[in-house]
Amino acid sequence: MPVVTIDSVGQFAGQTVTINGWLYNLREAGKLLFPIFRDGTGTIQGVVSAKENSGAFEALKGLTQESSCIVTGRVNPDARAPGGFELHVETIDVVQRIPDSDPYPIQLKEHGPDFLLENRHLWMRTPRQAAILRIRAQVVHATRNYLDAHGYVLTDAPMFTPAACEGTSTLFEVDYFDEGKAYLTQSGQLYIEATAASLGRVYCFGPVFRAEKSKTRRHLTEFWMCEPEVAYAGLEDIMVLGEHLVSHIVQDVVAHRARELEVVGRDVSKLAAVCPPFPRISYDEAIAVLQKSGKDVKWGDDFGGDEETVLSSQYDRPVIVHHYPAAIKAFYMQPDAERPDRALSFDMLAPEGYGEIIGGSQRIHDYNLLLERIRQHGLSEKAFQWYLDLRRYGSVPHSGFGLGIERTVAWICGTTHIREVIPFPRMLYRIYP
Ligand code: NSS
Repeated sequence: MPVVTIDSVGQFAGQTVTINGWLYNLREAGKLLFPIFRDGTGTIQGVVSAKENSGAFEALKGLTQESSCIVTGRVNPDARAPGGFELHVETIDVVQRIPDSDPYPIQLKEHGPDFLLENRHLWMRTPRQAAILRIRAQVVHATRNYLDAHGYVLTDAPMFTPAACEGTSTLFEVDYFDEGKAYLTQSGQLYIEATAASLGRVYCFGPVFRAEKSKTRRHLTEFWMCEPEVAYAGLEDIMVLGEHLVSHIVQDVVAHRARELEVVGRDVSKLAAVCPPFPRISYDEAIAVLQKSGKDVKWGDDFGGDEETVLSSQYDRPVIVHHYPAAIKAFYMQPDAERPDRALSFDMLAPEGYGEIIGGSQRIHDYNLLLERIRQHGLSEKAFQWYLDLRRYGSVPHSGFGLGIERTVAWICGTTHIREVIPFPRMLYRIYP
C-alpha cells in the first residue's frame, strides 16, 4: 500500500493508501464512526462501519484524541467532505493509545493563552498553529530565495559578541570564560558590514536577542532577523530592496500557502495589494500626520506601536518612513549631508496595525565621524577597533536593513500576537517550554 500524506490524497482517488498520523477527532454515531485524522499536512475525515469492518471499528471505537495511528483505507471523492475526499477505513494500527486516565490536554474547545503557551509543545499540533508554522517556513524560504537569486551571499554572524549594536538597554549578558562579559547579539549588522566589504552583497539570517522589558504583542526577547547589507548602496537603493523583498515574500506566500492562509482565516485580498512601489513619507511628514490625528507627539519623539498604527492605517500596503532624527537612532547611521540632524534611515511599517517590520539605514563610512559617535554613545572603543578598521581600509558608503521575521509572519497571518508565529516564543515572562 503506498504511504501518502493527506495533502496528496487527491492523486490517489479510488485507491487504497496508508496514512501515518494521529487521531484528531472522533464522532461516534451508533454503528458508524467518523474519525478525523491529521498527519501534519492536513486533516481527512474517515468513515468506519461496524457491519462492514468490525476489526477497524473495534480498534477505533473509544480511541482517544491525539492517539497515534497508522490508517489504511480507500480514498473516496466526496464533495461534502472538507478537502473533497473521505477515507473509507480498512485497517487501523494504533501506535500509541493515550489512556483515558490521562487525556490529551488540549481539547477541541477554547483555552486561555497562558494555558496554551504552557503547552506550546502540544498546542502546535492544532491545524491553525500548524498552518502558521508552514507559512513561517514559506516566509523564510521566500526571503532566502529572493536574496540568493539576486546575488546576495549568505554570511552568518556570530551570536556571542563583545559589544552592543542596537543600544545598551536591551543587552543579554553572559560570562565568557576569562574574556569577561560577552553579550548575545542584537543584530548581525556590524559583522555583515565586514562581509559586505569582502563580497559586495551579503545577508545574514539568524536569531537575535533583546532583553525587551516591554510586554507587548509585538515583542519577543528572541526573534529571527534577515539582514541584507550592500557595499556602494545608499538609502534609496536599500529602500527599493526592502519593498521588492517584502512584496516577493507576500506574493510567494499567497501563491504557495493558499490553504494555510484559509485555515488561519486571512483576508487574502489585503495581501494581493502588496506590490511595489510602497508609499513613502519623511519623518517630518509623519509627525504632521500624527499631530493632525490628535496624537501628542513633537519633532524628536520616537514612535511607539500606537503611532505606527495611525501612520500605517492610511495605506493598503507597507509604508516607508525615512529621515528620522539622528538623535533617536543608532550610533552607526549616516547623517543627511544637508540636514545632519537627520539620519539616512528608514523604517517600514506593515499595514493593519502590525507595526515596524524593517529598520534600516545607510551607515557612516567616515572613520573620524564613526569614532566620534562611538565616543558620544559611551561605547567601548576597544571592542569596536575591528569595526573602525572597516573605515580605515577601503571604506565605501554602504547600506542595509533588518527584516523581523516574526513581525512579518504575524502580519501575513493576521495573528493578534507575535507569540503564535514562532515555534517556541521567548518573552519577558516566558522561557518554558
Ligand atoms: O532594531 S531594528 O529596527 N534594526 C536593527 O537591528 C538593524 N541593526 C538592522 C540592520 O540594519 N541590519 O530591528 C529590525 C527589525 C524591526 O524592524 C522589527 O521587525 C524586528 O527587527 N524587531 C523585533 N521583532 C520582535 N521582537 C522584538 N523585540 C523586535 N525588535 C526588533
